[in-house]
Amino acid sequence: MPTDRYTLAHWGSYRAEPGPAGEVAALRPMTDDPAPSALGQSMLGAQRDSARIGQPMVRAGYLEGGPASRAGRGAEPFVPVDWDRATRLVAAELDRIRGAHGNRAIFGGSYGWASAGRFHHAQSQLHRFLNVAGGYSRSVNTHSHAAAEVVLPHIIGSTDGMGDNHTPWSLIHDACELFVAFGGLPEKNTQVSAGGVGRHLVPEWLDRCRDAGVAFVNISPLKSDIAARVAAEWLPVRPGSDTALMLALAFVLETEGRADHAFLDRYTTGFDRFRAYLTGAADGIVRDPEWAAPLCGVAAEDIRALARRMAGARTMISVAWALQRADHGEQPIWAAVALAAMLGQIGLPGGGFGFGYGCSNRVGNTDPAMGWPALPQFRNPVDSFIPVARLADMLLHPGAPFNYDGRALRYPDIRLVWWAGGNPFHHQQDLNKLIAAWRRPETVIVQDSWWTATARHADIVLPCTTTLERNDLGIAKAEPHLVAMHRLCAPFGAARSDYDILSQIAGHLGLAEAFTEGRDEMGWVRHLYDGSRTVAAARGVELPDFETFWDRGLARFAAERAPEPLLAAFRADPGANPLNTPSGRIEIFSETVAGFGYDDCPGHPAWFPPGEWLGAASKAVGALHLISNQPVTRLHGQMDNGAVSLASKIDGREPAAFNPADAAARGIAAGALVRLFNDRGACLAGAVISDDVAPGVVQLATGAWFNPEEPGRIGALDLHGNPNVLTRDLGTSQLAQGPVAHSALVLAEPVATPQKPVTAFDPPPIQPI
Ligand SMILES: Nc1nc2c(c(=O)[nH]1)N[C@H]1C(S)=C(S)[C@@H](COP(=O)(O)OP(=O)(O)OC[C@H]3O[C@@H](n4cnc5c(=O)[nH]c(N)nc54)[C@H](O)[C@@H]3O)O[C@H]1N2
Ligand SMILES: Nc1nc2c(c(=O)[nH]1)N[C@H]1C(S)=C(S)[C@@H](COP(=O)(O)OP(=O)(O)OC[C@H]3O[C@@H](n4cnc5c(=O)[nH]c(N)nc54)[C@H](O)[C@@H]3O)O[C@H]1N2
Ligand SMILES: [Mo]
Repeated sequence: MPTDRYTLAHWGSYRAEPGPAGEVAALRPMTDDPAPSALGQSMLGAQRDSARIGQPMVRAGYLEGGPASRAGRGAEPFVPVDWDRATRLVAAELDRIRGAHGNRAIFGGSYGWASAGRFHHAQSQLHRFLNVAGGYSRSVNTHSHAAAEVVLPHIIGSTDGMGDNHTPWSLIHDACELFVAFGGLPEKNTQVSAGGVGRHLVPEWLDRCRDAGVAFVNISPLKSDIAARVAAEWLPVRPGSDTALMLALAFVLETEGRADHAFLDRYTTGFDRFRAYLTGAADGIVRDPEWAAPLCGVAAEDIRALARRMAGARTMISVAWALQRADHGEQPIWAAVALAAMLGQIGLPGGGFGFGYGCSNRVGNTDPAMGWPALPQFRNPVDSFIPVARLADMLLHPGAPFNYDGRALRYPDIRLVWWAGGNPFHHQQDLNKLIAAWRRPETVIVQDSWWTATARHADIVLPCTTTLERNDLGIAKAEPHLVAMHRLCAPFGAARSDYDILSQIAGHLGLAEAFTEGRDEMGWVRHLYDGSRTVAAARGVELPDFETFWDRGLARFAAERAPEPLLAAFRADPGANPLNTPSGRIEIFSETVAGFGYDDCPGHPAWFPPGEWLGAASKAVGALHLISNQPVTRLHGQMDNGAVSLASKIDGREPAAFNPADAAARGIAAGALVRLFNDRGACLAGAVISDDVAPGVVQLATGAWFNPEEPGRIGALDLHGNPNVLTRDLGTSQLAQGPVAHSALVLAEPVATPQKPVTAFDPPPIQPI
């Protein structure tokens, strides 16, 4: 028996202290983690709570009436069934749908964060299974940074500086003088990295940068988006207006002779077109600071001063992913690259641009980029996809045309929706629209460990084990260790791993051998580890054999990439190292994008007022801009049922933060319950009052489990505080069709207590068979 046993989560690596009767007594952060996240301490309580699902469940109406009963989705009680019955039901329905409508009618995109662990990665499991069964309609891009993912390759030929290959913190520490942070550098977000964290390094880097004299400017509606100890200057920008501010900064650089034209000439294309837009030569509108000030709420002289400071220092232009989860979210990305190009510091240590600092622990680390093996998913023979956030539109409008990145596409006609490892009733904007859309498919299958809102809106619920209940291989990207993720406790009730669930279904379809390749859980863990050993060996890193690794619990290695500025090779020799753009250069004007002819995404960075924002003349009296940012206390909806998140609630509701003046004007007292509402929906929340919130803004983190007071009824009050009853479900533009969570206005009013209690963590009504 190994002495120490470990596990890995998106928020940290932990050593497990065994408790009595095969339980875990405590999860201790690793001793080499300088700033462990509190989120780990939510795991044990959530593991055995009232929201866990212990048995397969079928919606009562579905069991009797099958797909014809779908209007009852989300409203009816569930009936417990055994695994044999549940998996046979699923296999028969899959077979029926693919026979009658083809595999294209199956939506298996299944977007979501799932859990850390290379083998039990829910989406990889489901995609592999569905590919073996003939394929599925899928989703592309992420909720995190869809707009950037699509536009950035048109500008710099890749997503470098957004997903990977950022200028590392060490070079910011060494060389940066001015760090201009649009959307701040919220340490709360650096608690996590997709796939796992070993050491939380960002807080330490911020301290070191401050001590080295880096000056930080926090351009954000929330002062708290940079830790107070960094003593950043705060420019409380009006939400959704950063592009106007960036254009005015660019205007000052150009018209005051501070733009680096040698850089622009050698490394970029299309600046003249952008220049004509800035100066008004193109359309008569001069984008100077006087033009931008009333749009963005930053005084013209402050814009001028910032532009001059930026031109006089080694400046990093940092843009949080949040800015592009908004109407025309492509634009702040493009404008930031143009601005950085005008400063001429792209490719230099500590200068240029970067998207995602403060959004994840990994961004700015020196990523070893080992190319670790993942569970093979085979090939999807079905060529049908949607941009991830267009889920409700797809379900509502089968066959309808839409544009995406230069392609004219149509939504598939979906009959079966299957989700494992994601929570669309958390992540999708405009949940009341989703409820309507979700009634369209004939069957909905959900695999999750807990009664999330998505599980409650399923026909067939297949309960899965958690990380702590199964064996896995943990490899956190950009971290120098592999974790032997031992099964630390017995599964809850009859819960099974996604792999076991899908293996059994594959068996009913005669596909067991193809799906499993004859391996069981430990066979796969060993197989993936052996593959990892080979990958490591090719990079000169020797990992121990499997038995030794599994017994020790950890394999540490040393392999950091040498710190290099983003696009350094391109800067050094643009002829030998061209970018993967049509011109080989940075495209400040893109003929490709212009050629798409989209009126909402032209060929260069441009200002478009958001569909909803505080600058709108038509806004309702008293409207506040909703910032539904990432939560401090959990990962999206994950661990909302854990101790850390529960402790933050007010009367069981999610806290909503107001500026003191806005609270006073509405008669909202600290700790009072409020109703947030607009014409899309309404929710309750508990009021927090803080000078850290800019006037006109209300902050309600995403992730409180959706808790409609009347399940299944469109427009029912959400008792808990899920901001997605208030957000808008539209594409950023025809280019990326990304989500626009951050472009929403709401009204707020105090409500009397008591209100109906939150029941999100109680199971739905269960009907004996
Ligand atoms: N308003 C607003 N909305 C947003 C955002 C925002 O900022 N504002 N952010 C957006 C962003 S960036 C993102 S990435 C999305 C996140 O949206 P999601 O990734 O969908 O959110 P999670 O809560 O992480 O959902 C993961 C689900 O997988 C389940 N799960 C975990 N492990 C396993 C497993 O092994 N097997 C199975 N079957 N299930 C498992 C968890 O219990 C959980 O229910 O939300 C988006 N939505
Ligand atoms: N603890 C925790 N950490 C997380 C997550 C989590 O759920 N919990 N989720 C992870 C995921 S999936 C992702 S994608 C990343 C997301 O990383 P981000 O997208 O950066 O996260 P957010 O917290 O939504 O936004 C950061 C800040 O941007 C500011 N902001 C919003 N709108 C505007 C605007 O129009 N202009 C300006 N200047 N600022 C604005 C908000 O004040 C907000 O606090 O975080 C990751 N980290
Ligand atoms: Mo995300």
